[in-house]
Amino acid sequence: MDEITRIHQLRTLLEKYNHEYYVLDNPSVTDAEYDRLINELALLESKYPELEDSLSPTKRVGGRVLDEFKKITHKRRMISLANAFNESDVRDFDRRVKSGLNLDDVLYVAELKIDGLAMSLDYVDGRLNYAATRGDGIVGEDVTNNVITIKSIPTKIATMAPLEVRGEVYMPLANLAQLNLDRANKGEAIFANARNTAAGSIRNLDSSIAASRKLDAYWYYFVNADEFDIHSHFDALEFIEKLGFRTNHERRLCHGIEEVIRYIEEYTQKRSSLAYDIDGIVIKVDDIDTWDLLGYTAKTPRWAIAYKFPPEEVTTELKDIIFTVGRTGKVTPNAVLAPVRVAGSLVQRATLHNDDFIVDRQLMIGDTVVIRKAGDVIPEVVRALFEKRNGDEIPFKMIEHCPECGTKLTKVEAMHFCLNPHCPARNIEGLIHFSSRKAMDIDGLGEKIVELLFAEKFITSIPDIFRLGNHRQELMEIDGFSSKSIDNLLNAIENSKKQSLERLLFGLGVKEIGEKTAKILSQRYGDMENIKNASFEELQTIPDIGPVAAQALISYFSNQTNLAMIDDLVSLGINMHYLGKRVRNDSFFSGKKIVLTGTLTALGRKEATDLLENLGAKVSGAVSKATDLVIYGESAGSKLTKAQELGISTMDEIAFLAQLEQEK
Ligand code: 1X8
Repeated sequence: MDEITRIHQLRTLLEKYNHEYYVLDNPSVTDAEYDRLINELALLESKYPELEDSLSPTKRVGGRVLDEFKKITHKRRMISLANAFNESDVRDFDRRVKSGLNLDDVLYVAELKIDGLAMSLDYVDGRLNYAATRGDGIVGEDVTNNVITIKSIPTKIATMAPLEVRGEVYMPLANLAQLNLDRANKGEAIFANARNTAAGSIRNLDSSIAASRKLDAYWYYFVNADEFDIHSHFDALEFIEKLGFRTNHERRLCHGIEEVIRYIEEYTQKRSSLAYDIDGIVIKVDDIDTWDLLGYTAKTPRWAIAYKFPPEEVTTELKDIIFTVGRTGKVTPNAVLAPVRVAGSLVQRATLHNDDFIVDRQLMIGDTVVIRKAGDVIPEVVRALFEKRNGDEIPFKMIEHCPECGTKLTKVEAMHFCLNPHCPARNIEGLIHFSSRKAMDIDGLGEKIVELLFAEKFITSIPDIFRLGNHRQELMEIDGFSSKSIDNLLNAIENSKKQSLERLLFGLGVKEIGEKTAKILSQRYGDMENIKNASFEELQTIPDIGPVAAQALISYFSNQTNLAMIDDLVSLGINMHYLGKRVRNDSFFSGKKIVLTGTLTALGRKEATDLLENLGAKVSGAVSKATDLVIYGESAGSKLTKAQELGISTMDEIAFLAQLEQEK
């Protein structure tokens, strides 16, 4: 056999061995034999660099370091599931499904909800095209380099048709324990939990990190099963398993909701003996053909739900209650707790929301309290254990004056506000927000530095940030500031002047204007001047902007201090324009929910989607009653038929191209 043929043979053989070892758990060769073959392949590949293959088994050991991850727009949105927190939520889900489908009994698939990092694998011509993180559900990051170090993941599959599967990358608990043992021996910090460790490894630009972390993955969703004439989710899982994907065998086909509830009870017991973390049970309607019929709410599908296990609870001491003042002047009481570990991390603070929250729970300083992490993220105080009281506890009393500036607080519904616009606490929070990652993203201007520069009076307002360069000499005299760190900070500030309008607008901290609304306004109006001049009536007509947000904008832009500040920012050279793609609102397609189906010959699917989105349309994958228009190409199938049945407008590719021409 010639060496070139041998290269191809070895690649195929080694992938087969990977599959046997990592997926089937049934190797047919020894580790020594595997190593011998991989070395033989590596040697041959070095002789034939022209046969380079980024998916070769020799590339699965990591080592490449990237500058950044490429962005990937998901072909179909990566949506999250609605949650069920108890049996009654699960039964409600069943009732909705049954009434939606007009059925007495529904076949469900119950599966474990793996606590890891969601991932999409895309295959083209039988090869892994990319592995992408979920991101915001629309755009994720290309982490292929890291993901191919997980050897149970097939890089090549036995079908040429495009295929996408989704699943969860996770770290087996035994591997986390071993990793932490090794780290402790080296005097390194240990990792709190498997999920964050897995996520950190996959998000590292250096693929040797992921390779060393021994991650694994389960695949639980065949995105384009419809294109393979598969109609049952349970069958879809068996199908992808035959193609080489590792699926979780604890899944069960359940006839009716009673069997689902038994499954939940069973795995609530078994949870602690599994080799990986799970945080719930996923329940899906088995019949894929009914998924579109059931449809979607704004954020989640109606054909699946995630039952979440109740959060872990621990007890600790409530040592004190302190108050913080937010950007809007809202005064929040916070629990100072004796440090305690909950759901994998150390907790020593928890929000108490407002004084009603404390009064309702009759909390006293010195109480033993029950803590849990809501959604396993934000710690909360559940209740006090009154039986543990010894009489030394101190009753709580809400403060009446701002802890920062002494202004008398104003009560609005359940909340207390400091309404002094010059309150230093409010201003500091406003500055921290302005500079934060989702706003102007000024590296090096975090909470601590803002507090320091505020205390030293270098920065007392937003425009001051951009005048910091005038104080270079004085900054040098502050402890802990080196010439290099000042340069870095001033550079970051200078660069932030170019940020797009939506970041500036969000950063200003206008009441009611969150990240999403700021983006919508920026796309629509293009620059600050236009937003400033928009009328209440006009603002209200924008989808997603209600009267409250519209009124907040009008108030903000009629305040002379705010207007003067914006003028100041203009003269300091801050960009006031939206730099992203403008979305039109005046085209034939604007505001329409559109589904593309069949083969579009002139434009690719991706290109057509981009064009439609720029023209203000929402493009989705599934036809439902909410669909406004179906655009079809060659050999369109069930989606077109369904649109016709539902009486939805349709348009062929020729008409579509003609309409696009009109929009120019
Ligand atoms: C998330 C997860 C799903 C499943 C397992 N683990 C998860 N973390 C499953 O379907 N078996 S589905 C899902 C989602 O759709 N957000």
